[in-house]
Amino acid sequence: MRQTWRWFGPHDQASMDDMRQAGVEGVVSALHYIPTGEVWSSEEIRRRQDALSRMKDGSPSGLAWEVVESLPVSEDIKKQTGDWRAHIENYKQSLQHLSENGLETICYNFMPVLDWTRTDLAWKLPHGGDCMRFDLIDFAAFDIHILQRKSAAASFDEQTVAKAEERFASMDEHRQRELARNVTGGLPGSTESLTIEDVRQLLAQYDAIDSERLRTHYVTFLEEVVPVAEKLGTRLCCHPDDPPFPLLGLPRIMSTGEDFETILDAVDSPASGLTLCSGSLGARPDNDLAALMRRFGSRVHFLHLRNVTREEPGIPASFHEAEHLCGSTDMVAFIAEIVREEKRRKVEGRRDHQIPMRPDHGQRIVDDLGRSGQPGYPIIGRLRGLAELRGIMTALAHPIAGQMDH
Ligand code: DNO
Ligand code: MN
Repeated sequence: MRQTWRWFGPHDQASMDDMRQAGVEGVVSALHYIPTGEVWSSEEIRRRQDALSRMKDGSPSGLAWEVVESLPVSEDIKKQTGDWRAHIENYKQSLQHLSENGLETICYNFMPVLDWTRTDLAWKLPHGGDCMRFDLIDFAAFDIHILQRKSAAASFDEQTVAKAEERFASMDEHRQRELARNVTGGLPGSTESLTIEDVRQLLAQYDAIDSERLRTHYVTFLEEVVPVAEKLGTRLCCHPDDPPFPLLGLPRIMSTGEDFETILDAVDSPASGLTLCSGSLGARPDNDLAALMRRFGSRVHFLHLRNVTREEPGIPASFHEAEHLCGSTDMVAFIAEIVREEKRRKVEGRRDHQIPMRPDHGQRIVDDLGRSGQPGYPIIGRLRGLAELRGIMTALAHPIAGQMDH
């Protein structure tokens, strides 16, 4: 595996110096400031490459931009409205420019309106640190009482609705506002400027789009961009829905193994693949990460390795972002499958036999407490995650691992 780290750009609190000290091998980044749908020019791509090529003192960082996360797919493409055709052409142009500058692994997602959804961004843990959490009851209370979506109550079972009534009744205004801000935090654009009315309007645009229709739009997008990616030698990799179940009445089409199979078969090319994110997928008990890796291994182009603890059975359910090795997903079994896949690729002589991975989110611990920053992206929690994952990788690669059952 290539050990990578997400860098949001020059304003990121982590520097190349920090990453080098963490043992990071490559950088994951994106030009977040370019509006979705527009072309990423070669010049802007090179500017970012240049920014991450140097340490604070100007000496070479030895690190390169290896994965793009994300080259976002516009809402127009997802809905096939407005400028969607132009956006697809622009997407191809961006792929071309990225490839010209050596960038071949391109992550994106196909979640309508939302990216990730949590009810708590700093949920206190018994050890004193905090993490992000999805509380199903809070979420239902938001949907039914704050957003007041028409069919909200029908989206949850009776028990959840009853608990949400009780929860909302005891919620003060401060928590109501915070909850609304947290839930809408994964929406595109600045959170501050999105009112509940704006959110209602964004959701209403999907009234006539069910999962089948969204899937058709997704396949159209792939049919257009995958031939370009093939020509360029680019690997596209779709990040799964986070969390992997329907929310706010929106269609969700990348949540399970069946979903992946449908999409990978529809446009059956190695250029169209997956970002296997164990933290997102692990919020469902029927997503067995090791089994998913075995099933789709050859089409997995990027890995997000983190863990969640499912707090109750069923789908949907509450969960929180656990320590990397302590949640509901068996990370050793998952990583062992990744190592097997990499061995197969090596035998086949695949150029991409090392799959890039990053620790994805982390808990806020130690000096990160009290520091604000991108939710989910504290330096020390991710560093701890990376160190723990590296421990597993090292142990599995050691000859002694094969002798353990004697
Ligand atoms: C959350 C991330 C996602 C991811 C996008 C990929 O922290 O894993 O925001 O970057 O969904 O397109
Ligand atoms: Mn992820």
